[in-house]
Amino acid sequence: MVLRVNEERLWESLEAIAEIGATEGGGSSRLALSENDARARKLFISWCVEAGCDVDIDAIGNIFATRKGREPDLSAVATGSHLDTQPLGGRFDGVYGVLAGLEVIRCLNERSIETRKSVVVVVWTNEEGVRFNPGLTGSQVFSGALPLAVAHDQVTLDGTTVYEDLVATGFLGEGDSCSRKFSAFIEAHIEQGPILEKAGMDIGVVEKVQGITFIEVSIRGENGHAGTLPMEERKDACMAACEIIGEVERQLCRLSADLRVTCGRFTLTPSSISTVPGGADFTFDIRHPDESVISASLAAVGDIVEAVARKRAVEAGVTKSLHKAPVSFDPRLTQKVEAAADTLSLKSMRMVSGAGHDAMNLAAVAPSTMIFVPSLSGISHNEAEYSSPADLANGASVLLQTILDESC
Ligand code: HGY
Ligand code: MN
Ligand code: MN
Repeated sequence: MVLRVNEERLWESLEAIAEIGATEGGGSSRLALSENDARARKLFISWCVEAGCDVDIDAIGNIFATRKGREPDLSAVATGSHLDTQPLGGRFDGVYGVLAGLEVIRCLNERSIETRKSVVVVVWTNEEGVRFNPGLTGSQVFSGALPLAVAHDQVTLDGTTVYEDLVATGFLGEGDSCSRKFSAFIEAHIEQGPILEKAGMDIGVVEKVQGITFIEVSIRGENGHAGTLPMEERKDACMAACEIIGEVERQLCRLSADLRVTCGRFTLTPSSISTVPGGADFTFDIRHPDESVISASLAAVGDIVEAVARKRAVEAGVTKSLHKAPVSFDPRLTQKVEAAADTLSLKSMRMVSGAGHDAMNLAAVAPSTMIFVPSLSGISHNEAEYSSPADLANGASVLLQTILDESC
């Protein structure tokens, strides 16, 4: 039985969610546990209830929409992703995987297909890690990689705690985050890179996700007068930060051409045009498929920070706020995704994910894999992010076939 999803209905659902937190540049801004995130979550839940799902929420705000199977006591087949976005994010990163899962439920309903195992669509809390650390929060708590109490105590960019935000948005659930068992987790996602488009492929069969480490660096020097303080007497946190960032890029890119290093957040204190800044806080996002290269990178960052701090007589602190080793997905499941693409006469290729995903955490507690669809010009974490309705429907149809195969 070769089934395909309803391309128009999937696109309409994406468009409806995209209206929540729509940015002027045509993207999405729904930071985790913000009012926009809560509105999108509530809309999604209303659709799941309409589709006859039981919906429950766990203690870190993960949402589980369950379409009961004939044998509900069996471990369910799960799919899903995230609804939170980057500050100026695209309309497909995360939300596509959530709505592809809902589209699978809708297809099963309209064909009155009864599956043996239940099918669950999940919304993971704070995948992006923008408003509060660490990224991948909800799936880390679910997989036991992050204690719930630590997640609850995280302080957001707005000075609230995650616990307070969960209460304020109505998403502090009772459910124990770690008790649920899945027989498989399959996440559909846009590729967010140029590989599939360049190769002329419809589907990415994701075998592995590269490792990710987030580092926070804080420099403390001394505030001073921009006009009177001689250069050689300064303890300038900004200049120290700039020297560190330049040297980190130079040294890490020499370690491997496949390494990715990004300084995405940089704040100065007191941030005044005529004060030599005594404070600089900035981040590094370091990624590579090989754990030994990431370890070498972290060592190099530590050495560079120490050397520049000594030279410029400032204090420096380095903390790791996220570390996910490279993850390989379940070969049996990955093979099923490839077979589903073949059944649908879609061109597919095996690949490594450059982006991080909740499936990295799920892989620790259930056989997991991912399905990618092409991103226009590889653009993502950018308001111009785009994938075509046909490509999105192809990925959702592969998800449907794979879930059918796993749950019937
Ligand atoms: O940053 C990532 O890789 C993901 O898109 N949050
Ligand atoms: Mn994502
Ligand atoms: Mn993202």
